[in-house]
Amino acid sequence: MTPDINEVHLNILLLGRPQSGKSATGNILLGSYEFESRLSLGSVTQSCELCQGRFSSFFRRNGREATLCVNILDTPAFPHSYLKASEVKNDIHEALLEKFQRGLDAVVLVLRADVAFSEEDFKCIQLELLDFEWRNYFYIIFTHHDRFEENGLKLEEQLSNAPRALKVLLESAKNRYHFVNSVAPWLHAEGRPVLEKLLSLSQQNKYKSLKFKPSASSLQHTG
Ligand SMILES: Nc1nc2c(ncn2[C@@H]2O[C@H](COP(=O)(O)OP(=O)(O)OP(=O)(O)O)[C@@H](O)[C@H]2O)c(=O)[nH]1
Ligand SMILES: [Mg+2]
Repeated sequence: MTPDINEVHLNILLLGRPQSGKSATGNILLGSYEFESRLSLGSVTQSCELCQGRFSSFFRRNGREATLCVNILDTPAFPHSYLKASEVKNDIHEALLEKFQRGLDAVVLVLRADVAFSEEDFKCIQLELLDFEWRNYFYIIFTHHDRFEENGLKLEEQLSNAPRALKVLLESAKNRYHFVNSVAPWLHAEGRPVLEKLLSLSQQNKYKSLKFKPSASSLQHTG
C-alpha cells in the first residue's frame, strides 16, 4: 500500500525460460522499448534490470482518478545459456533485496504460447527464493499470441487440451493468465489489459506485498 491513497505502486517480477519474451513483455507493460529484447540463439538478458512506468488516471479509486506506478524487474532466464543456476539465483536474490525492499505484488511467469509446454518451464520459479505464499501473487503471461492466431488456433480449445503439467501450473496460478502479442505495434494497447489484471491481483491481496526475507532467502506475506 502506498501512502498516497490515489497512487498505487506495483512491483512486478518477470521470470521465464530463455527467449520466452520476458523483456518484450516488460516493454508492453511499460508501453515503451526499455528492455533489450531480441531474437538470439542464446540468452540476451544477462542481469536483472528495473524499469519504471507511471500511468496517471489509470483507474478510479474512492471516487477519484488514481495513478498506477509500475516497477518491472526483468531477469536473466533460467536455465541460462551462459550463467550457472547459482549465478542467476544470486542475481535475482540481490535485485529483489535492493530494488524491491517493499516486497512483490506480482510474480509473473512468461511462457511461449507457440511452443509445447515442458515441466522445465516451471523450474524458473523453483529458485528457492519463493515461499509457498507466492501462489497468491502468481500470474502467467503467454507470449506469441499472434503466432497462435496466425495458425487459426482457438485459445479455449488449446487450453482444454493442454498437457496435465500445464493445467496444474494454471491451477496453481488460480487460472490467472493472459495471452499477449509482445511485439504488437501499439505496445500500450496490448499492455493495458495485463496491467489491469495485475492491479486486480494486487487488489485481491488487499495491496499487501509479498515481502522478501533476506536471511531466510524466501518471500513471505507481510502487511
Ligand atoms: N511474434 C512474437 N514474437 C515475440 C513475442 N514476444 C517476444 N517475441 C520475440 O521473441 C524474441 C525474444 O524476446 P525477448 O523479449 O528478448 O525474450 P526474453 O525472454 O527476454 O529472452 P532472454 O533475455 O534471452 O531470456 C524477440 O525476437 C522478440 O521480438 C510475441 O508475443 N510474438
Ligand atoms: Mg530478456
